[in-house]
Amino acid sequence: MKPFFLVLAAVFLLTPQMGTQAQTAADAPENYEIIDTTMATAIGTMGAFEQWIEGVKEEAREGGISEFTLHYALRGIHPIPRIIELDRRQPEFTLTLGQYLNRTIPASRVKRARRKFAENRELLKELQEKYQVPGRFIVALWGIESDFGNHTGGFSVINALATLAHDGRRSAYFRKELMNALTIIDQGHVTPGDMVGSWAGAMGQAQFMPSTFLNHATDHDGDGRIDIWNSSPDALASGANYLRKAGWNPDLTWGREVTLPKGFDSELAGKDKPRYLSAWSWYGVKRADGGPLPKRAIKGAIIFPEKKKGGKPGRAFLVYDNFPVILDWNRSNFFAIAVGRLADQIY
Ligand SMILES: [Ca+2]
Repeated sequence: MKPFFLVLAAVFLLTPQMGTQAQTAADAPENYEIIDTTMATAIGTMGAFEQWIEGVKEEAREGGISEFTLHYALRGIHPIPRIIELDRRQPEFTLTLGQYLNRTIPASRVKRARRKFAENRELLKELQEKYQVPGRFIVALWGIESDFGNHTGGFSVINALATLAHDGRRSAYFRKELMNALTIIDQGHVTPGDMVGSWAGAMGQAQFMPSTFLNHATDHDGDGRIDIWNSSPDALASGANYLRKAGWNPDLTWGREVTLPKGFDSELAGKDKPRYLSAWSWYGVKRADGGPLPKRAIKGAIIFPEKKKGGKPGRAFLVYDNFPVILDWNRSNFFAIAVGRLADQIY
């Protein structure tokens, strides 16, 4: 699970052409803190940085990280003002779901997703057998997280995590992730130079945080290293392993957009209020194209991912048990819908 602030980071990663932070009403963390700390203050703490690094080294040594790894991984690192700036940036506008989907899964990405699906057919078949997760969902996540491995972020993960751990805003979280990143290097999976990721430390083609890497990443190509940066088999298998462990149900898809009858009682909606599809049909819920819901004896919940002005519910989705599995990956309804919508178009 990525914390909220990394959800925002992921949205930014998707849309590198945007000058400002993409953000949605549904994604907005409540109580988003406004930190009034100037860059001068951030840079002013640089003097203490080297001393702080010594403390990190001490803790890492106690955790069993080798002197060799500490020397090469922490050599020459320094606070990166750009990362502090990105971390403190305030969301400037709100996207509707439609705008978010247009940015996240434009036609060009759908086309590439289909091509990637075809190119990796054998691998995806293997992963489906091993992890019971359909390839189209793995490819959808791959496309949305890193544009199929093309945008993995340009920051040194060690340096980014050290900057954020030292910064003081969420030190405990990032210090732990820094230790995890050092462990990954110490285990020999990747060199410090190759360990690149987003400004917030999400790594490689799957955009895993170091803790997620240690818990879920896997060596699928069998070379003895888990390389989610350069090995697509490793990255895709790691994603599949994550979804399986998070509870993916291979008998279900993610959900679908639906139309509600006039006068639908919005009190019936909510992730925690699943009902059988037959019950929703009885209430007059239909597919987005007006057709009847499937006849299967499964449950789903109605959600309204965007709140419209004036309290109107906006677009409605009927989501199955796999929807919270995608939310486990990234706690944003818009993100999960984008993954589902892209997966629906991959064949
Ligand atoms: Ca490998």
